[in-house]
Amino acid sequence: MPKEKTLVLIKPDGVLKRHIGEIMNRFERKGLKIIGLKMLNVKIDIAERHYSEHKGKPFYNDLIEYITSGPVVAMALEGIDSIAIVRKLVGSTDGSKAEPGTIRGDFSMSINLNTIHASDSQKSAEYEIPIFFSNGELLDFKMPDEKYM
Ligand code: 3AN
Repeated sequence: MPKEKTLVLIKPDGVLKRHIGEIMNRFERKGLKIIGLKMLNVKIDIAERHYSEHKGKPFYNDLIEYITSGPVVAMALEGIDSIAIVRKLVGSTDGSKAEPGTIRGDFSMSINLNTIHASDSQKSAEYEIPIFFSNGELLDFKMPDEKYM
């Protein structure tokens, strides 16, 4: 299976409740490699690009308002089958229904403030990563333990 890159955003509720470290730790201990990392306030135009597939849906305006309401941590993660693995760690969309042990299951009780975003497919990852990272901001390096992954 090939290595994949995927985008994760720790949303404002995750940052403001001081969960950045624990969330990043879950990805690292699983074996994923952080190849890009930044903290930012998401501007409206970036939010609209990121959520363009949801334009017109009843929750679209709330989504844009929320993701632009406070600081966000963006990270690009790399690993074999990383898109599906990260989605599993993240849990289902609605925090009130997400399984305990998943990030949303442990940190969120809501579908609106659901703590984290993760690309749901190769196509989404290829669309979303360049919204948050330029090519030069993604690092190409080897982890010493890659042979054990
Ligand atoms: P996921 O983030 O699990 O891939 P999507 O892509 O269906 O979920 O939805 C993107 C975001 O839109 C979700 N993270 C959630 O914040 C919000 N959202 C999705 N469905 C609803 C809904 N029915 N009501 C309110 N917000 C929603």
